[in-house]
Amino acid sequence: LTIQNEAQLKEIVDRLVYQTEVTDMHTHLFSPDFGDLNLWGVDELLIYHYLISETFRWTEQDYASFWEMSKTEQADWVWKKLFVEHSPISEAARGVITIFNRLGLDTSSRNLNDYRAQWAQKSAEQQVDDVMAAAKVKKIVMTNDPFDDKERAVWTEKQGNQDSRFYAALRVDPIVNQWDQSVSKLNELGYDVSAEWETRTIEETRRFLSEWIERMDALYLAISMPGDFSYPSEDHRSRMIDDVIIPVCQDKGIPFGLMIGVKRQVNPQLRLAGDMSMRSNIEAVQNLCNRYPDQKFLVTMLSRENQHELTVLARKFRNLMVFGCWWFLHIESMVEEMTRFRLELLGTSFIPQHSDCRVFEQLVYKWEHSRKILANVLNEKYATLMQEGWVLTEAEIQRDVEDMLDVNFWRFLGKA
Ligand code: RAT
Ligand code: ZN
Repeated sequence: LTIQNEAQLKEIVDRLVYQTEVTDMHTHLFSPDFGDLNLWGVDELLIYHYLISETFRWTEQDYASFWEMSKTEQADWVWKKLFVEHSPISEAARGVITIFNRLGLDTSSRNLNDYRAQWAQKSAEQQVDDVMAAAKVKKIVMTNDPFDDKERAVWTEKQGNQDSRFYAALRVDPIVNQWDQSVSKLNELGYDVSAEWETRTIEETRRFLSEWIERMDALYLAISMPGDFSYPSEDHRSRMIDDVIIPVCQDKGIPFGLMIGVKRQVNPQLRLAGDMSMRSNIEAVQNLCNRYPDQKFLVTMLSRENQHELTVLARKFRNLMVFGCWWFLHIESMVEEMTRFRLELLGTSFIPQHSDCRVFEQLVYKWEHSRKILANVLNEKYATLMQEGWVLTEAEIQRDVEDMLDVNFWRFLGKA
């Protein structure tokens, strides 16, 4: 079926971009197997850390008294400040309204207790099914941390993840970024490591990663790096990457995912909400891709200033997969800008978005808002081709959209 005109083009592109089922390759969601680590519901939505930092801008209340409140009280407070006393215009606040609307709640009522009552009729399992259907997300990659006692218990004392829609990614931040604290933790877990970087420590840290990759069936190793990450360097990070991370990734045939450009805890009073973005040196990524041409790297960066050069770098290294519009970039204007120049520099050979959701229902808004932008930009790009006489079929557009929302990730992993 060839596409005849721009009206038809728009109908097809919109339909395909909105309907194609997504693989969400980085989230903080958990399958129902993980019990209360699986966050969902209206109160969790309101106390999302993105909204907590926005709420504090409207009050002089001291931080400690907020953290002492119950979840319900915290949610009441966020609701009052961001939705009643002011309009929910920011991306994170608007997202809550999109969720309410898509899940069939009356957004005009503004009655938080009514919303709570509607949620109370759901079970976690039911909500996971309903939200995945509403958001058209078919596969979800979690963020998994063996150092988290609660989570580890699910992997070791229960059956771990049994839900085939969910996949694991093994997070390695502690052993790379906080080695001193990690040594005792690894010892507790039965690995014979010491603060010194010597053969036994290297072998045992490799064993730790290998065993946990197997136990979780992890798709990739993942880390967030500070903005001042440099590689190679005379530091623990470079040693850990060269001696442990890369050898283990190579052995298991999995990518190393790097999220670069965080400045942790610029305001510790805000806890999880207290992190900032920071400009980074792209040469670290260049050097990694160059030194390890057979190793695949999934990379996203946090500062706007790094985005263009990261995309250019992906033109130079096929072992580099650019993904997502991360955290503070997951806002309309940035997603639009980034999606546009990534398409212009890379065609469809990248992963335009991941959700980074922490609360299950967020899948609804994070994906819908991004799909809208992707559809608009794609419409424009295809239209310019048609204007030059290029003939497009629906099947070709479907292929392109599936690549970006699903297949590119699995192909990069060698699993498509
Ligand atoms: O987006 C977020 O929720 C951040 O708090 C981080 O978790 C970040 O995405 C990360 O994975 O480090
Ligand atoms: Zn994240």
